[in-house]
Amino acid sequence: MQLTAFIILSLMILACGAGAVVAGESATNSLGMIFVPVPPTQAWFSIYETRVRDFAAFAASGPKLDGTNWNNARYHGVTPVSAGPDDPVVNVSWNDAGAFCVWLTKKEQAEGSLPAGAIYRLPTDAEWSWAAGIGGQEQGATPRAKNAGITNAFPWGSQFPPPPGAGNFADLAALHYFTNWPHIEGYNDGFVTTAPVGSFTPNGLGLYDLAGNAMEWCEDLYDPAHQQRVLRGGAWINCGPKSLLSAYREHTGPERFSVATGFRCVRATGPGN
Ligand SMILES: [Ca+2]
Repeated sequence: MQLTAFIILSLMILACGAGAVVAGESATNSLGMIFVPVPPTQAWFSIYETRVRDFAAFAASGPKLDGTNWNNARYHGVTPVSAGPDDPVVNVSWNDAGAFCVWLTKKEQAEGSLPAGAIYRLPTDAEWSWAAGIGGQEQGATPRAKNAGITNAFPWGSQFPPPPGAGNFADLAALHYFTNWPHIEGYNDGFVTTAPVGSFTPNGLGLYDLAGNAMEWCEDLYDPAHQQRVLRGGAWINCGPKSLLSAYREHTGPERFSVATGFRCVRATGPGN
């Protein structure tokens, strides 16, 4: 009986293991960043926001950065933000994020580890919408025109407040630390500022932290009339509901940065659309 039970258990493990392999394609790069496809776009998205450890490898090459204190971020000069290597890097500008992508492309081309024709870059605003589950559903020609146009879709689903484990937002943990902190009533993610990437439930594509943790720079201009770039997904400072909508966009100059601005890379063979 014991042997039979062992064989059945082994078969169950094998079946589960095989299923996990078949469930989705992924690719891991030279920094240990993991990418998955986001159909119908041609871009593969990093499942995580770019980590402090990833950005540190770039910073070691001596780039001139807009962002200061990316490795010693503090809210109002006091409270640590992204203090650990697996937290999302913050205090990075759009320029800095793009420079990281160019550096990583050149690094892996030189090493021969990047598939032919592939580059790293920021996601486009349209690609980010596909990643968040609202691709092709928005009205308007520009990110500005699309901003907050879909009012019942969040990266975790349609309910608000979010279900437990949906992400890292302005929550009860932040309220208890800061006092009088705008927060999501009844929601506790346990993190006052940023959380290590991948701490919460991924979406159906396997992407983590699309909502909350750090805002994510996108490639696009918010509006052709203004030289500002798009940020998506909200951050640890946001309590929604509007600021956490999948369709919500922040926008600011490409040289600006804060303790809430981070980014997510994609790997693709072209500029995107
Ligand atoms: Ca939080």
